Amino acid sequence: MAFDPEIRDALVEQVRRFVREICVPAEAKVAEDDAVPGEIVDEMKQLGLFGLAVPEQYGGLGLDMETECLVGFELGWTSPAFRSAAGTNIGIGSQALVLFGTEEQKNTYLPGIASGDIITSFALTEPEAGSDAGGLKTKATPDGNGYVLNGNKRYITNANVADLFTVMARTDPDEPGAKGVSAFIVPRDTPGLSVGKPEKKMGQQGAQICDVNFDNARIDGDMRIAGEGEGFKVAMSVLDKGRLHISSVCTGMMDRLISEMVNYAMEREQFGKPIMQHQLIQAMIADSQAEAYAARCMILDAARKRDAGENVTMLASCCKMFASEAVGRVADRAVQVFGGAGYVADYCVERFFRDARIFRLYEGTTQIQQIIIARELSRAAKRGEI
Ligand code: COS
Repeated sequence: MAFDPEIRDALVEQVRRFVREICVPAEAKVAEDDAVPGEIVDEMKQLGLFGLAVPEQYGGLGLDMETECLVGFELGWTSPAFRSAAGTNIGIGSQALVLFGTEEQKNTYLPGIASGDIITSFALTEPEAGSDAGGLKTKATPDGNGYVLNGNKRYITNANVADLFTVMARTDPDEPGAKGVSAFIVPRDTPGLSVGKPEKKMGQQGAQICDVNFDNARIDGDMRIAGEGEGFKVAMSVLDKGRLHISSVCTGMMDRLISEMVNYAMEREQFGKPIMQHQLIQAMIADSQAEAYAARCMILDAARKRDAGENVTMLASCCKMFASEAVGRVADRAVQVFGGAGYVADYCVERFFRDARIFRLYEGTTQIQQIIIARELSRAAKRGEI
């Protein structure tokens, strides 16, 4: 469903004001405290940010992908920790339920996810299964009318605050690959589930990642999402959407870094004139702007195609690869334009440089996106489409 343009514009404008007036001034404090203040999280809930991608009938805003990306561009303007507070509810934490949940599962959990009363988390990665997600080892052993979970998940975003986990686990021990995996929703208070301490990270302070451990954690059979053996497809479909969302956040960060670069370069003088008038500085800024514009165009194109019901697996990987690599280059140039000041923590470009690094890693590394793109092209060729 295409979103009413007036409602869309009003929402984007509201998020823009919230980001620039509330989040930006709080960035340094969030980085220092390694936490987003509770009152800002409450404001995000009131704005409906936790329920952006939950259908209206379950209490969310039910945005189409295009509008979600427009909101993502705005959220990307500030520290990613703010986006991350609601990010798992918008994306990978809720979408298995939205896309594949039963009516009962949706009615039980989605209203709380949309309001932000239930924080969700997506538990796919394991110590031995990162890029090779299909090789995961966490077991879900059938037991009566339910399953018993055993295993460890690693670097799980928002695990420390999550109330509900989407967990991918192996139900078929004889099938070592993707086909043996099923998806489950697992409440935080399930006996046998424990969460490790937050990791110390390079960047994105204010957003936490932790291990999640299952030690004979028993869940009922009705907590499985989709059929046995369909969990890997559930996870991959969720990631198709998540990768577009992350791409939009990368693009918002590029816009912010360009604004920081231009404003600094207009003020800072060297060799008797503002450095903005030096052509080598102009080149770095111009390259950054062209990349941000290219990312914006490709993301909106892919989002519209997803909204029209097309398979966007390859396009989502193109967007994720391009936007996450581009924001790395833009952040590097921003440090360069700031010179020595760019290496000093007083200026936000130092922090954004560190924050940007994870975008090339999570929700699939650049190398995984390349594999997906090449694979999809080979398949299209086999079908005679290219
Ligand atoms: N949507 C729906 N189904 C999908 C899919 C998608 N985007 N991608 C794959 N599948 C299906 C395939 O169609 C296949 O099913 P069939 O055998 O019935 O055709 C099944 O899932 C297995 O797919 P595939 O053979 O491609 O699996 P691989 O083990 O080769 O792995 C990659 C594929 C590498 C692409 C996958 O493991 C991956 O994305 N890894 C990165 C994981 C990741 O992003 N981790 C970040 C954690 S979240 S922060």
